[in-house]
Amino acid sequence: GPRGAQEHVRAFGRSAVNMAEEAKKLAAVAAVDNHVQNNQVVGVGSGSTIVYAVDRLAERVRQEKLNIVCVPTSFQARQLILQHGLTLSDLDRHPELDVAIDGADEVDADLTLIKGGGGCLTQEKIVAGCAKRFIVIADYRKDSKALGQQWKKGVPIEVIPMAYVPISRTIAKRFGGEASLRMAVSKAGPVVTDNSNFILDWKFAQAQNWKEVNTAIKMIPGVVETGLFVGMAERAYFGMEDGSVQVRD
Ligand code: ABF
Repeated sequence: GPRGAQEHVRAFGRSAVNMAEEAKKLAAVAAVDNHVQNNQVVGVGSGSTIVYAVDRLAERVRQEKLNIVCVPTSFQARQLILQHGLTLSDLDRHPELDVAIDGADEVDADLTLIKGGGGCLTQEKIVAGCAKRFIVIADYRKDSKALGQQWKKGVPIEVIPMAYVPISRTIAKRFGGEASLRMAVSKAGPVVTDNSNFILDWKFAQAQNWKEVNTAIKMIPGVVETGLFVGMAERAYFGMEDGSVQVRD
């Protein structure tokens, strides 16, 4: 809680930002050390937490001379893999992964996730779906009893550009809340995904049956993918404020 955080800052002279970065690293290192072994195909997620996982992966590959192949979930992940001198592959050559490791925007008590704050939800879901094990890494701020308590920006939904208005209206009408087009930081135009699509951020009004709602939204013509990951994650590692790592299965 905030009290623990303040004490931590006092004791170690760290800012809240540094503490969160430290927590991301703890989770990332634990996941890589517990789930990556020699001769594996590894899915590499996107975001800021995964950077620590790739650092650790590269370190282990060097030290232990591991033979590892990496499949990226985004342009960012691809760049990370290349910059670290890791072996880059794809789903054509490696359609089955041993493990995929990725961050999340929010993780609830059942390991249902909101992902896609970074806009890479579709490739992330594809890669996670191809992996025997999907492992989530996050700091304590992502941990939530119920979706929507921590992540306030809504559920990202990737859509075909020409359909964004009707999809947005259908979602609001059928499931409540509001689904708005994600704009670029410059506000000059919409965010365009790696797949040349748009993103709607659906701010839901109340708790939902996430499995049903995910299926129903996917059935709307023009929806490419949703940022709801239901029944996919096998385990989540949370880096905590006190320097420990919490595991959720
Ligand atoms: C990706 O990066 C996304 O699905 C999620 O939106 C985000 C998490 O980023 P970070 O680790 O920076 O919080 O995994």
